[in-house]
Amino acid sequence: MFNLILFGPPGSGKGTQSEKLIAKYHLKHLSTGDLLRSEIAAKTALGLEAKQFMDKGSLVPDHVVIGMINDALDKNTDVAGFLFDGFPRTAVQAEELDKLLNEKNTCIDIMLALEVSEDELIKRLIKRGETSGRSDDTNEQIIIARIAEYHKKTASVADHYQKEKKVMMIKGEGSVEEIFNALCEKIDFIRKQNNC
Ligand code: B4P
Repeated sequence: MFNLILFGPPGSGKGTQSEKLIAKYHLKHLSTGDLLRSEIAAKTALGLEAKQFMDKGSLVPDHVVIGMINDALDKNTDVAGFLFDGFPRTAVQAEELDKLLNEKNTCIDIMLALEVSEDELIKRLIKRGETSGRSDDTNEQIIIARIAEYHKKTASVADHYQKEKKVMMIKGEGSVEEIFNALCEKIDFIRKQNNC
């Protein structure tokens, strides 16, 4: 199995690059943002709870997202590996993910962290808000709150994986293709090294 975390602030291109990476490496894509948005669209109790947090630019409580990831791991036993997109976003989520993968005799191989300046993040999310219909992209104050939440609770998640020397930084500005090629180069290197 090969398990990868695509990491970075809101709007850094995690969703964009994930689509291309899963096509190339045949990994199962687990995006907590997408899972939460499907729950909201289906008007489930979980979705209604999550919406209140997402609309403010806050993170959804840990137990909600960890439960979703646990279900998704149990449902996908026969896969080449997982691409985690937007998860883990807190230290608690990172610890729980390690435990869940450990129970399945696997672990995270690499965290690839996209680096993008704050001005560029805000520009991208405002632009996406013009067409995405996502309520968390349409208001600049909410976008700024999401970036602040990232610095407060999420950025330090990289330290958790850095202790095991599993973090590689990638410049997240440039064309989608340039960034994709840089990500593939790192993935190919690690897969060769880890023999997977
Ligand atoms: P997510 O759905 O994870 O989304 P995101 O952080 O907004 O964006 P991403 O980085 O995927 O950006 P994208 O590629 O689309 O989170 C949404 C919310 O869900 C969170 O705020 C939180 O409330 C909740 N949530 C999710 N996971 C959670 C968790 N684990 N715990 C708690 N809460 C959680 O790119 C953005 C835009 O940039 C796109 O329009 C794209 O076209 C553009 N773009 C991409 N690459 C570009 C490039 N190279 N150049 C120019 N533009 C580019």
